Amino acid sequence: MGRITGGPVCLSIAGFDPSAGAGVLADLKTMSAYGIYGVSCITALTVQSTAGVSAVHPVEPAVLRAMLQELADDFQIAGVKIGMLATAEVAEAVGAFLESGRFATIVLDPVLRSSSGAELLSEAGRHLLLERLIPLATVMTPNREEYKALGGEALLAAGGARAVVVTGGDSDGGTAHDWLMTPGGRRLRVEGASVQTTSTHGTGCTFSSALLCELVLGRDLEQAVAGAKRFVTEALRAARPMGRGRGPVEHFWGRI
Ligand code: PXL
Repeated sequence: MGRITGGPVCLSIAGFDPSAGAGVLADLKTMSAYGIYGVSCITALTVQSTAGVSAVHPVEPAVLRAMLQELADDFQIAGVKIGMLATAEVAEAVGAFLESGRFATIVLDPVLRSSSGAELLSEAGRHLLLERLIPLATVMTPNREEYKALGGEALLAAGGARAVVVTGGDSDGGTAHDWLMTPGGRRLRVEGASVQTTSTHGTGCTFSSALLCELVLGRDLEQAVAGAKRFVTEALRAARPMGRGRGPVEHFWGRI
């Protein structure tokens, strides 16, 4: 049977946040808001709410491999977003899948910690991320802390990242400016409005998914970064208070 394509399909490979603010649920809501059909593979279950992450349970790598294969056999995947990976074994399975697939667009969000401080990638996983996954990504989207922790400017050295967007507002509540960097020393400041809100849970996941959607819809990297930033800013502005901690952004800001 041939593949039926009724529009672009994007794949999120990320963790599960039961409070639906971050992880695959944030990714799928973002894709839906863009009119893109989202499918997903969960790398780890987290026990969390708006108040923070209390436990992480990685998925068995064999189960992850089977889920990825099943989806790749069925759908024409236009783009892949990688989020939380949890362990080196999971990162390894994802690396092997990406290497076998020749995906046109891969956005990598190098998730290291939750905003509440829980570790979301092991030390061995971090090495795999740097050596295996980052070179495969079209663009990566660290926040300022992740950028520093992964080596900063060294990320763009030969064989490393193809493009890096350093996002600004993850930990301080609003979004200010981001930086788009490409090899050869090009640095572009992407302006953004600061939004005063405590509903910032999942802004990194939402930004990286929006960036993937923009790229899959044909925008060039500069336009895509600006579009994704606008999407997150509007989602922060439209957020309604939820839960007792840092609530989610409103992905469907365009419809409410
Ligand atoms: O924002 C980082 C992040 C990514 N993915 C999952 C998370 C979190 C933060 O809590 O839970 C699943």
